[in-house]
Amino acid sequence: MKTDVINILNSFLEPGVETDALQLSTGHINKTYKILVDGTPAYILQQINHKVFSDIDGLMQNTRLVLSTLAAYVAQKPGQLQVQDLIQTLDGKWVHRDNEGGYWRMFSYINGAKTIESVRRYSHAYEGGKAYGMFLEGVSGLTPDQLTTVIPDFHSLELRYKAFEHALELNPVNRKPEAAAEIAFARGKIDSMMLIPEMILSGELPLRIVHNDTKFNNLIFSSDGRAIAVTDLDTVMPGTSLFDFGDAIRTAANKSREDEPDVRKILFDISVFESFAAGYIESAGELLTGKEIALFPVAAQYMTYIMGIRFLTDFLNGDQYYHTRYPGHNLTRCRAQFALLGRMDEQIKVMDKAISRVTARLNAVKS
Ligand code: GN1
Ligand code: MG
Repeated sequence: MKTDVINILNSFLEPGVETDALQLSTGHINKTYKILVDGTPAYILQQINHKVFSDIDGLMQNTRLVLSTLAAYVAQKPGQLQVQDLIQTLDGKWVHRDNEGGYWRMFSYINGAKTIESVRRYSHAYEGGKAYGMFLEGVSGLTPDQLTTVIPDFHSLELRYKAFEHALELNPVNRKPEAAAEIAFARGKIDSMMLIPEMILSGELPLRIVHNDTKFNNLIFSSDGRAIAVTDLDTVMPGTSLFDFGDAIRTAANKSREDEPDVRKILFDISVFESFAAGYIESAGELLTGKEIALFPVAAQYMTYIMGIRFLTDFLNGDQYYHTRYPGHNLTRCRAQFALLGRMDEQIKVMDKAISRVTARLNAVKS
C-alpha cells in the first residue's frame, strides 16, 4: 500500500524528493495520508471515496470555492484561522486518476497541526466553538446556487428514516435480530425528532451554507491549544446552523469514543456543551436568530439520533457505506449514539439553562 501511495505522489511532486506516508485512521469515508518530506509533515494526500462522492468535478469545484472564500475571510482576521491550499498535479490538474480509476487530491499541511479525539479541556471546547462559528461567518457570503449539492438531503431525517425502513424491509444480510433493541429505540423516537425538519420546511429556520460534518476532530489545533483551522470541506452545502452545532456537540461532549462498546462509559459533559456554545455564539451570534440558538440543545439530540440511524442502516445493509473494522462495528457505533442520546435527554433542561447563561453573558458584555 505504501508503495502505491508513494507512486501517486510522483504525480504531485517533482522527482528526487524524499517522502514517506502515514495513513490517518479517523475518517469513515475517504482515505487520508500525512505526507512527510525529508521527515517533516508537508502535505495531506487523500483518496476520495468515489462511491460516496459520485460527482468528483462538483466536489472539487466546491472545495476550491470554499477554500478561496475562506482564504479571503481569514485575510481579514490575521492570526485567527488558517486555510489549507489545494495542490495541483505536475500536469496542472486538481485531481489525479490512478490506474485503477481512483481519485486523489493533495492539500498543504498546517504546521504543528494536531486534532483532538476526546475533549479534556473546556478551553478546547470554547476554541472549537469559536472556530466553527467563524467558519459559518466565513462562508456566509456564498449562495446555494454557487455550490453543487454533492450529497442531496444529507441531513434530512425523513430520507434517512426511509433508508432505515428500506433496509429493514430488504434485510439483505439478516442482521435484524441482532439489532432488535436499537430498531425498537429508533422507531420509538422518530416522531419527537421531527421538530427541526418541520421548522426547516415551514421556513422558521433559515437555510445557510454550513459545514455539515463538524465532528470535533475536523478541527485543527496548534500545540498551544488554539483552534487554527477547519478541515473536511466535502459536505459544505446549504443546511442549518443546527446541523453544525449539533454534530460538534455529539462528538465533543461525549466523554467516550464514537464507537465505545461499553455504553456505561458514555457520558454527556454539560460543561463542554456550555463552553462550545459560548465560543460558537460569540463568533457567529450576529448571524444567528434567537430561534436557532434556543434550539441548540435539540440540535445535539437531532444529530446524535440521525447518526445512530445512519450507522444502524449501514449495519442492516451489511456495511456498505462506512469503513468498518469488525463485523458489528456499525451496530456498536449506533448503540453508542443511542446511549449518548439517552444521556442528552436527561440533561435537556440543563442544556437550555446553559444556553440562557451564555446568551445573558454575551448580552451583558455588549451593553
Ligand atoms: C462521516 O468524513 P467523516 O468520516 O468525518 C460522514 C459524516 C458522519 C461521520 C460520522 C460524507 O464523516 O456524515 O457524521 O462519518 N460523512 C459522510 O462519524 O457521510
Ligand atoms: Mg467527512
